[in-house]
Amino acid sequence: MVTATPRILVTGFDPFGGAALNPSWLVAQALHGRRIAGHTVQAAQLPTVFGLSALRLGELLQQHRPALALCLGLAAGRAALSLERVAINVNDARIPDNHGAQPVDGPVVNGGPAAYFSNLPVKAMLQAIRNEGVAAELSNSAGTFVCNHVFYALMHQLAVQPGLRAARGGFVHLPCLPEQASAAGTTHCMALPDMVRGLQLGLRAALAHTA
Ligand code: PCA
Repeated sequence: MVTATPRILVTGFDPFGGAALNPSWLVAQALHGRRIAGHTVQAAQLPTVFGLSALRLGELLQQHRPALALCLGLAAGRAALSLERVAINVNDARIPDNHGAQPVDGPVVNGGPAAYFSNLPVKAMLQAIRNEGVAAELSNSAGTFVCNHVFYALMHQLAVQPGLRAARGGFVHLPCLPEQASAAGTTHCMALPDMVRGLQLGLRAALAHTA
């Protein structure tokens, strides 16, 4: 009999807003199958679409029952790995999502709490990443587009689904890759191997600490 190791679910998004690629999916793919502190990384892609992304995430949580779920997304203009502290119950899109929807001032979950904090040890993760020379920062806003939507949906599902209460969850925004920065109107970027290394360090720290 094969005994499954506990899993880490790492999600990335498909490209959006006219970009050709999304580093969040490239990082998730690079981490797929890695063993980190006795856990195995399972990568999955989410669509940059309000509603559908949260539904897909819900299916993945039920399917894999991860000990830890970390969702990744691109935030063009940021210069460092941004460990998000809080998700808010707001859908307010500056641009259409990949299905053309552009909700304004709606809730992620009707009647849900105003916000959820990540229950990952973000300060310990920050320190572990910085100690190895990868740029990282703590962020107090994941925005109000699909990334915040997925982050809120993640924390809501971990809070309300009895089978998922032991799981921990969080979100990290990534800078542009060097090759996409100028088209995105920024000079801030990070190379893919540094992103992957930083995330691996962060995940290891998360598994070594309780929040
Ligand atoms: N970034 C967007 C959604 C998908 C992604 O990678 C955001 O920051 O909301």
